Amino acid sequence: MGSKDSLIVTVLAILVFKDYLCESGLAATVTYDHRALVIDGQRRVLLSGSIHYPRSTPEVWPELIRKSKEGGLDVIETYIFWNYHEPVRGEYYFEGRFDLVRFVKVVQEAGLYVHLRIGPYACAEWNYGGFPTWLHFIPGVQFRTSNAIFKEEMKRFLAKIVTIMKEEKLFATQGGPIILAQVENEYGNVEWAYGVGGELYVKWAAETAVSLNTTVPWVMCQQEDAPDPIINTCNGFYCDEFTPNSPSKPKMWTENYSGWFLAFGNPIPFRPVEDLAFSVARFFETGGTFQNYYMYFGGTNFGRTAGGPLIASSYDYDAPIDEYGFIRQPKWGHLRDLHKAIKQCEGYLVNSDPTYERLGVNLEAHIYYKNTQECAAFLANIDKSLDANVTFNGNSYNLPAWSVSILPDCKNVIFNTAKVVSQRSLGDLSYAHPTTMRESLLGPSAWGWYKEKVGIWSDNSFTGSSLLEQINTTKDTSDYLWYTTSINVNEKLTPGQVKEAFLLIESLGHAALVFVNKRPVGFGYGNHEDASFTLSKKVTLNEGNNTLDMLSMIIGLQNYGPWFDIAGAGIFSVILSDLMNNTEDVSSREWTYQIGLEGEYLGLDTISLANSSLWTLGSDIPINQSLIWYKTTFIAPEGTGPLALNLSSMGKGQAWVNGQGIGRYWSAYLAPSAGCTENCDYRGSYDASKCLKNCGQPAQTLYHIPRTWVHSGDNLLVLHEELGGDPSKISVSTRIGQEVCAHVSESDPPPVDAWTPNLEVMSLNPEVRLSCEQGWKITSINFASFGTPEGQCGKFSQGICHGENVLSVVQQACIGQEGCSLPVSAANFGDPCPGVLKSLAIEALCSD
Ligand SMILES: *[C@@H]1O[C@H](CO)[C@@H](O)[C@H](O)[C@H]1NC(C)=O
Ligand SMILES: *[C@@H]1O[C@H](CO)[C@@H](O)[C@H](O)[C@H]1NC(C)=O
Ligand SMILES: *[C@@H]1O[C@H](CO)[C@@H](O)[C@H](O)[C@H]1NC(C)=O
Ligand SMILES: *[C@@H]1O[C@H](CO)[C@@H](O)[C@H](O)[C@H]1NC(C)=O
Ligand SMILES: *[C@@H]1O[C@H](CO)[C@@H](O)[C@H](O)[C@H]1NC(C)=O
Ligand SMILES: *[C@@H]1O[C@H](CO)[C@@H](O)[C@H](O)[C@H]1NC(C)=O
Ligand SMILES: *[C@@H]1O[C@H](CO)[C@@H](O)[C@H](O)[C@H]1NC(C)=O
Ligand SMILES: *[C@@H]1O[C@H](CO)[C@@H](O)[C@H](O)[C@H]1NC(C)=O
Ligand SMILES: CC(=O)N[C@H]1CO[C@H](CO)[C@@H](O)[C@@H]1O
Repeated sequence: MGSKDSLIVTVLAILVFKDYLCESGLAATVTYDHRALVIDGQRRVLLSGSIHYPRSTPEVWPELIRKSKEGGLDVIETYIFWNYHEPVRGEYYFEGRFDLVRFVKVVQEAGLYVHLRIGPYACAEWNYGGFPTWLHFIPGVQFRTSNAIFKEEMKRFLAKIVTIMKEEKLFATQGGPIILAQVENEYGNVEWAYGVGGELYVKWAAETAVSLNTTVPWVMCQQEDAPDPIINTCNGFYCDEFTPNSPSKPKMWTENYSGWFLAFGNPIPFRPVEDLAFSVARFFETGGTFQNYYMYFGGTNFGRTAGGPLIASSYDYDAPIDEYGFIRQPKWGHLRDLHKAIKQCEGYLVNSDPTYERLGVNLEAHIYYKNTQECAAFLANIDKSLDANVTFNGNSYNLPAWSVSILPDCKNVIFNTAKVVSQRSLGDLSYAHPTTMRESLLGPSAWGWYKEKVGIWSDNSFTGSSLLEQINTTKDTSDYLWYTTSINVNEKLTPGQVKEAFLLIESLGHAALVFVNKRPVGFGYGNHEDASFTLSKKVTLNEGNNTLDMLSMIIGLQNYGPWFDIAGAGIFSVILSDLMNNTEDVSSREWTYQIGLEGEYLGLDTISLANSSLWTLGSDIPINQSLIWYKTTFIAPEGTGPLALNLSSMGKGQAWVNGQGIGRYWSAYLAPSAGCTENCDYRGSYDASKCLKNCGQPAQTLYHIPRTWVHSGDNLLVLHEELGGDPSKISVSTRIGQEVCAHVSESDPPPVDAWTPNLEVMSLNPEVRLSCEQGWKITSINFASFGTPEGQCGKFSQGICHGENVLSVVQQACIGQEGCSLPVSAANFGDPCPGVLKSLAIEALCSD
């Protein structure tokens, strides 16, 4: 065994030992001091990532956690979703995707820690922020303030969760993985709106949390007035300027947005990894010791779990692991390198506060000393556009604009946030490339359909003499509420003559379909920022009795803002005017109401009705018609990976596979055509509207079907289409491979983990490292050039200088492997142009 091998063995032994400590259930004490969380007497630098258990299926939890661990995380953070754990007061549910104990144990088995954000307010773009709707209907309740009823219910749920965790021995002091717990959530953002009640509530929440004796520290995020001993933590795109409210508390960052959420009608937000890495490096540079990505894996808002208004079903979040569970590159890889670089400095970071040194305008160094001799340093250029050369410790360093370099020995740069050497993936969400995707079309012959009734469909309707608020009326048992009345035209009209009139409908949101005499006359809708809307339509009325039916729709209950829980929805005003401007307010006449759709009541989405005679069968399926239920069967494309349902030919509605709700869809709502920047400059402050793509397109056309929800043979697909679509064009696909690429220069830093203290970085070669998702292998090399290759990933071309035989060297090293690494060095390929700075560019195909 050579010395290199024995080094690897030592490293492995340490890793195994570390895992063993956590898995074996040895109790650990968790406290904190001014610098850091202290686990078993040791201050720790911790990297954390959010994964919300119900946004994926339990079968894939181990793989998501494995990818998180390989990405350099120590901690998994999750909210808890009260409304699904206690759907009816006193009746609890912890099964399937909501099996919280199983999730925490999966994390534990991987040897990672857990930060449990019990809340119970979650926000999280989750329906009603995680509050059960029944809570809203307890007379006298007021949410998130000093209200006796609310406090009693909140305390009961906090205690319930803590008790379950204790019984399962999941707190660190019991040998479990939970090292932190959170009470409330970003209350500091809204506290002003609750007056004195808010201040009292914060004190009460803190005392209540502490009284539950979890034996691990509690945090309150975005809560400047968090009472001792609760740690107040920072959420945001940057947290380097944050300081906790007491010198005895560590600087912690609980939500660093890896991207942003998606809403129907909006373009897709993304956050360049260079900026995300910059924000993280700046945080550790300026004294932080705990940082969490929100989200590390976002996943999917299945069924009706999405918050609102208008939150999409995809909760991809541009996270390092994409909605389908695939690694997103270069985000995942660049952050993994960053995490390794930060960990190389851990011993210094936990030892002291940083010492600041000004290096120039917008140029600064922060140095952490272990003793007067040994230090680690972060060099930052916070200028938005100017690159710079700086002198630090007698050496000269190049610092690109908006970047941080990490020097674990105050001398060698092992990582710079702006220099991405990680591999990239091409078309990570497209599912569209023939070599990497396998598709099944759903033939038109197998379809069945059911035409939903317009208006009142049963005798369990009821009447009222005004327009009712929708959430109070439906109690969120359905997205839908019918408002029905009749309009009588008294005038004598000649045969064939109609009366023209204007209908002016105002709604608090979120969308509504309007029918006159059972024919569709209009569709109105709001957007995520403002769900309210006005719909003005010219309509024609007949002599005598006319029916007006309005189907009002909710697209996720509000989850954020002061008093968000009492935000209303539904139609609040209907005015009819004739061409002479004689107006009649029909709002306060008698209305008949029907909650939900007939198809929902019948259970058309369930497997048990798959063969029911309710369905009309045949090949002449209705196309482009509103309020149609469709069903068909499909054979899942072969493979083991997740599936994507392409609903780009549909309008708006909901979809189910084998009875499981895969979410709301809305392909007909296009994002504004302007405002996107596909090649967004990462330099300068990021915000949620800075980097957008997909303008003029639907927010989402592909919908995630977990592999465990399908089986061999026929699978049932049911859709409820509200507006009109063409189901014959729907397809189901799965990914069977991926194109990956990398472009690394001789002047780029070597792989972070190749460096060890006392080694000169100069003595190491940078490397192109490629790897495939587990189960896939490199099957072809589409491009390889050493010299001066040009262009970007996916569009490489050879430059003037290029070596011979590079392709065959790369093929030799990579084909048939799950991954390969190639030093960017003339020693490896021969030198095609001495004296010229060279680089290595490779594009490869991974497949199953
Ligand atoms: C808190 O829990 C620990 C461990 O379960 C126990 O030893 C201790 O007595 C408890 N303290 C209180 C105040 O209940
Ligand atoms: C930094 O130094 C290098 C090498 O000396 C030089 O090529 C480059 O132009 C300098 N960059 C800046 C921003 O001054
Ligand atoms: C979805 O299907 C449409 C046809 O209805 C097709 O044009 C489009 O390329 C597909 N999208 C993806 C991402 O596969
Ligand atoms: C109009 O039709 C509705 C439903 O058919 C009925 O209940 C109502 O009495 C009718 N009104 C008039 C004025 O005929
Ligand atoms: C819902 O009903 C409650 C209790 O009747 C009432 O206080 C509240 O204002 C209603 N909410 C809306 C949005 O109308
Ligand atoms: C009705 O009102 C509209 C808008 O106020 C006005 O433009 C129109 O001329 C009016 N029509 C009549 C017949 O008065
Ligand atoms: C519906 O019919 C198909 C084909 O006959 C059968 O395979 C399937 O089990 C039936 N489903 C139900 C729920 O009865
Ligand atoms: C669908 O119907 C609407 C009106 O009902 C019409 O504007 C639209 O062009 C139709 N689309 C297709 C694809 O037929
Ligand atoms: C409490 C709260 O609002 N947290 C939110 C912060 O903003 C992100 C935006 O995506 C939400 O996901 C968090 O839930």
